[in-house]
Amino acid sequence: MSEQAVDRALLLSVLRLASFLAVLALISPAAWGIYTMAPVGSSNLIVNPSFEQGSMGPWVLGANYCGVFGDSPCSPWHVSSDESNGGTYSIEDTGDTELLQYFEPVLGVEVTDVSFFVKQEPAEVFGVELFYTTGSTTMIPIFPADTDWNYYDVASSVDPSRMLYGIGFVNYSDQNGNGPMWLDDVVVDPPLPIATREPSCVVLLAFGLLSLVGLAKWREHLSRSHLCSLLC
Ligand SMILES: [Ca+2]
Repeated sequence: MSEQAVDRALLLSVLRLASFLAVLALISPAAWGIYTMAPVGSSNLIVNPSFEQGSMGPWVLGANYCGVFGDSPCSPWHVSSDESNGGTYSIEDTGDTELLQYFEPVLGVEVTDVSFFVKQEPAEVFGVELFYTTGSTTMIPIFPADTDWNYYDVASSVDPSRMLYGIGFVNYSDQNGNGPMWLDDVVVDPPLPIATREPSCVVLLAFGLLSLVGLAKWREHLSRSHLCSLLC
């Protein structure tokens, strides 16, 4: 095959590929405005959820019942590298001290994920608190099956009609011989699926249109140039 024939075959292959991509972009359902469901606002409302900053903030200590129920000595919630579900750090407590974080209020019905990992040793019982702007609180006792890291999701306990704005954890140390509890990877997530056009579809459509325009211009140019012999 002559060099000219090879050049022509290569050029035609490039044109066919570009044409195929352009047509594909234009016939794509997404490119024609068929909307897809994409999560919006799906970021975790909890700041420093995994304690990998090596510090507590913006988590704060709440009520301290150390010694009230006979559970002492106590070591209130503090970031620790003794145990972790993920990364290097978790947060640890011995005693009955609340660990709290408040966030932008969100309507309960929109909350789909209130999850976390807990390790308690010995495994007995700990409490999760959900705070609403009405001033009411939902207290959820949880009984771990064992002393491993365990995953929990209490989203089903969220009052759908109230504005959730805080979460708390309490290690009932008086119930487990004043043993420690570790907490890690806390998520409060209200993803609201709404109809939206994916950015990639817009890019695809723009690519298709620009490709067609570019191809038309290119072929027009080539027909008048010295490469005409390759295409005509
Ligand atoms: Ca961690």
